[in-house]
Amino acid sequence: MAPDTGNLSMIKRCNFVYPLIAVAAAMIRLTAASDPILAQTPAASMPPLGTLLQEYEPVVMPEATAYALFTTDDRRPHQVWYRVVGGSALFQQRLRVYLENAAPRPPHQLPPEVNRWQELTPNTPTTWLALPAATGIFSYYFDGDHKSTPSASWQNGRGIRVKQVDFDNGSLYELGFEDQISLDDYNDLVVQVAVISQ
Ligand SMILES: [Ca+2]
Ligand SMILES: [Ca+2]
Repeated sequence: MAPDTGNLSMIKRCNFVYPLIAVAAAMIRLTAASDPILAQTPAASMPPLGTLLQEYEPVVMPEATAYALFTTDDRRPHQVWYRVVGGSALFQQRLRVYLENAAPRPPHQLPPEVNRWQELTPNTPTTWLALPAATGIFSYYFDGDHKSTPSASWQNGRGIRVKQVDFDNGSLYELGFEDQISLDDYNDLVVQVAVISQ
């Protein structure tokens, strides 16, 4: 069930066409602006999430290969943070992060490589990384891939499990990418994404 807590809501879309890329989209509906505290990157090493409001049951999307967040309010500042938490995988893992000053693309489509912000390999845990604070309509894409041998080509993930926790100033998402067709555990590449909206 898609959670909806008033100032934040999420929709999920899961399509796949050739080539097989599915994008699940979370819609961030940002409330009236009052304090542009995110005009600069905070010095702290963690996203400044506020008071926990609600946790949701994980949502499993067997065909999704990337996860996208996008703003729908062009006036309120926001900032997206992310980190690789780890993962238990036999295959090599890769996370690609894209951002675009635009509304989300169709569910099957990622932005071009010129819009790629970062590529992280393998699934070694990282510190929190902050994308630039921004105001406007932005879309952020988190794309998980894997390959079975060093010489193999990268393959799209088989699915994503998403856990969402809402806070009074944003949301935290844990994305678990699956690299097995059997969809055994959704923990081959685990990424956390935080969205701060006030
Ligand atoms: Ca991919
Ligand atoms: Ca797995």
